[in-house]
Amino acid sequence: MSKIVFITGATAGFGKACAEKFAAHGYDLILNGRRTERLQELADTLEKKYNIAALQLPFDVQDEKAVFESIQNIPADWQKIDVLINNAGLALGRDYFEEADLGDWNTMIDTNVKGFLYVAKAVSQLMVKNKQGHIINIGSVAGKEVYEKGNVYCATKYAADALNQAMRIDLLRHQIKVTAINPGAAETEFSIVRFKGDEVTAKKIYDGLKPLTAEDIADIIYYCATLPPHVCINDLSVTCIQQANAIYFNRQKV
Ligand code: NDP
Ligand code: 8X3
Repeated sequence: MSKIVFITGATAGFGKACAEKFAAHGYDLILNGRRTERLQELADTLEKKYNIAALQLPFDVQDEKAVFESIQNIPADWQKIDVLINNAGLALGRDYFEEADLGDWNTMIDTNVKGFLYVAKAVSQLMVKNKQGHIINIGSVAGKEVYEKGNVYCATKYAADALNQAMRIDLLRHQIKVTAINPGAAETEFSIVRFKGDEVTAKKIYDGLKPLTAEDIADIIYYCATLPPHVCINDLSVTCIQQANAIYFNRQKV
């Protein structure tokens, strides 16, 4: 029987690259995101390309009721989830603390903390029942150091860091693996979302860098997910070679 990976935020970036990577290795996919037409296209493409099965589970991770109802009602033959990639998330705005938008703060907290928690809790209940599983939480280098104008985005990723540790401790007795992947700058739709569609400002984030790609992160996640049963990478930070941490960059002059 094929293994099952459940990916939140599979319509773009890391999530989409993970869908491709795991499908290429024969995993069946449970795909989440809000943009249903993208989910449909991804599911159709990967099913045909890799001869795997893909279940679409569209919901907004901020919606507590939708998260729990969707996950608790997953068809019986999809409930043995081997890997959860708890990835859906976003930054909104990059502003000084006193100038930042409260709506942006609320959305980041509701998505990156509350949504992150709802999904992990609902899926961990299935994993406990199945007596196996691996939760891979997507944190960030922004959860290791705070940078100027990063305020609430950084706070949500510090929360992800704490919750990643908490899950590993509390799920230890069930032998469920818990891993945090903390990427640095990676060129996905992340900055376009952060700057609300301003592609010029988004592009500047990567000026003078050869940033990570979504595929780099998917390769690392796949590696973590396929280690022997007794081995767990607990916490892994990864940057491109021109980034030392959340703050220090060595940009090439262009
Ligand atoms: P993208 O913007 O490319 O993808 C984000 C994904 O999250 C999309 O599929 C989006 O789907 C989904 N998503 C966002 N909000 C929700 C929601 N409320 N409910 C369900 N799905 C949602 O960004 P990345 O792939 O780069 O980001 C993925 C994760 O990685 C995030 O948690 C981000 O914080 C983190 N990260 C990113 C870094 C980077 O530099 N790119 C570095 C470090 C961490 P849809 O809009 O269809 O719902
Ligand atoms: C995304 C990386 O440096 O833009 O988490 O915060 S950063």
